[in-house]
Amino acid sequence: MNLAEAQSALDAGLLEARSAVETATLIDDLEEASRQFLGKRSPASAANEAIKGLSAEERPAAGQAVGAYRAAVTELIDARRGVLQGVAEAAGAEGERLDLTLGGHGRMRGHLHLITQIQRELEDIFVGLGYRVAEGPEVEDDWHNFEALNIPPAHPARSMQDTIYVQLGNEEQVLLRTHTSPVQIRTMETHEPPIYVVAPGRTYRNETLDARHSPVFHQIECLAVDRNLTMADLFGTIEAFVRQLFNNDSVRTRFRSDFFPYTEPSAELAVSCVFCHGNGCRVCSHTGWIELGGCGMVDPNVFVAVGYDPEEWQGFAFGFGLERLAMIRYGIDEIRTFVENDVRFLARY
Ligand code: 2U9
Repeated sequence: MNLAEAQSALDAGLLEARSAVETATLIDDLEEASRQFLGKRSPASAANEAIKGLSAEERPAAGQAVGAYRAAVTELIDARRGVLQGVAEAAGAEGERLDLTLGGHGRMRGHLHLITQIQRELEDIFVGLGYRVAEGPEVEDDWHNFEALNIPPAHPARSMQDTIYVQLGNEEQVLLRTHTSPVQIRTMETHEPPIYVVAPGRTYRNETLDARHSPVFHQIECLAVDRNLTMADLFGTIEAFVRQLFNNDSVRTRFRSDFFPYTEPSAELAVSCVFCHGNGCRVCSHTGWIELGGCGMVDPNVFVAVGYDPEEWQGFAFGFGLERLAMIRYGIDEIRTFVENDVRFLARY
């Protein structure tokens, strides 16, 4: 091969290389082109072989021609590699693109149980009336749950049928509190009057769960101890309370004589039906009245039990069940629904 032949072989190689590189669609195609046009069996390598047979005068020109060829092919490949890499990156970016206009999956949001909501609402009303919220243990002893509340040893409420007793090793038998009244006993044992507290919370009775009974339920009880308190204070407080509770200033209260060991005198508390205004409906069983709970003046024996002088201090108390209140307010007819944990029920309130 002479100089002219070597030059034309390089020119032909360059043309072929340009067409191969321009039609390449993958980086791998470029690696192949690099081998084909710059590798051991390429026109460049053949020309280098031919240079050995050329005269000393022809060699520099031939060497330059090979160098020019290599530079041109390399530039073609590099340029095309840049294009293909750009395309690949753009495709990757498109795949990762975040479409902010897409709707999200959302997160299921829970909320407080209906009973907790009502408990907090009642606490707010009492705090507004100047009361403090008191809490106490749910596992109680006989003294705080019964004895100090003037409940005699033979009282049916103390029987195993009504109260859930717990035996902890060899220690004194304890029980699950049957009302929140022991919280008020504990408050009086540790504080001097005047006392204005409400005790909301979970209470237990030995009942089998059915539509109207539940072994677990909630109460709120109110206790005021001060000098010169009378039943007028009790009635006035209850009236102020139920007006806020039902957000209705024309709710009337009704008191009928009743008996509780810890209050004397005692009364059952009813409010005029807020749904039918006393005309009679399903909620009030067509009586026009809704029975809410009980109330009374604190029995002097209770004051003696906690070390207060019953001649110096008077008190009133009242209590009612939170489940019952929720059932009245929302027309719920099964007490079971509060503990069944059916989200369809819970989500409704
Ligand atoms: C002390 C002294 C007196 C709280 C009272 C009631 C009447 C009452 C029940 C109604 C239905 C609760 O939900 S229920 O089971 N409560 O009728 N509770 S007087 O009297 C007290 C409390 C504490 C130291």
